[in-house]
Amino acid sequence: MPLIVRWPGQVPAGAVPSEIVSSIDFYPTLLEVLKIPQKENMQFDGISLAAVLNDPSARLDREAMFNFFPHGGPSKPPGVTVRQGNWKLIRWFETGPDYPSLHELYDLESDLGETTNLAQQHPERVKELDALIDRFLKDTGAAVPRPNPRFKIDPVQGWIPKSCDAIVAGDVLRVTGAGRRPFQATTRVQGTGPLELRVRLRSAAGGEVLAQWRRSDQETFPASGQTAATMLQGGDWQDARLRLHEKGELAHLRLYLPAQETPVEVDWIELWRIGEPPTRLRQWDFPVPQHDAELRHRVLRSCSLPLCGSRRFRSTAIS
Ligand SMILES: [Ca+2]
Repeated sequence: MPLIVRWPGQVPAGAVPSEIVSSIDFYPTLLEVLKIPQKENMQFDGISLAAVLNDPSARLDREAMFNFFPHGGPSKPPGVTVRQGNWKLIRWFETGPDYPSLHELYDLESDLGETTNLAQQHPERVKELDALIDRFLKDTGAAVPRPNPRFKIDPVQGWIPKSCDAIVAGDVLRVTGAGRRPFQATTRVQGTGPLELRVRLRSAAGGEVLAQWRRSDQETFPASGQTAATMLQGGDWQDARLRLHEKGELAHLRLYLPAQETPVEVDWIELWRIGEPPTRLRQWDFPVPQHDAELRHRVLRSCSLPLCGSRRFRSTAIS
């Protein structure tokens, strides 16, 4: 995005310098233009823009620009980027369904929207820029995500079996009844209605599939009502759809399966928010998908300040 500077009498009006700048440059810039002396041993992440403010054709002596985002987000893995000239390299700390490669290289001159990953075509460029990232992380003492040796994958992903046994076998969760009315329950659900539960499942005998739920404003499951059911035909795979509540926050979910006579196999369970467009809020695929398992193996050494890769705000590593 553009940075606009207005300083009548000092900065030429209407000029459009082509230098890439960042907010890390403000501090050294302000010190210089306000003629405030630097303190001894002061280090800056950015560089002063004073030269460009005076003369739009001036060039900044910057080797590369870095962006460090070590915590990632719900839909984006943690990563770090470097931009040098027209080239931008992204190094993800882990891959994900939408981010299958650890490296993404873009030529911003011809591909500003970053649509075509050129990492395969330019291995030398990747190596070069990746070395800059290594140096940046080392220079700034950045805390990067690292594997958590104590992490254990929960194969049933938080679904607690009641009156049944549930094991992950092959591509499915196999539920075998051990009492009357077997069900799976979980409180690891979040979502505001209108909600729909979708389940892909199979059983030789078939029977009723029923969901029961509790909203966050309810202390217990209501004695009656608040259920949604559908019939599972015996034999084939079937996608069951169970409409949950229209309003309010989901807090606790039970899924009753017809597992008394024969085991029920569950390929996956999904929670959707019904709207335009519908949004998948959560998927439990059995077994845990590989990328997901790897992702949860990693934990970030926490940093108390957002600028983990900053010289000034060096982060504290907490294991
Ligand atoms: Ca599956």
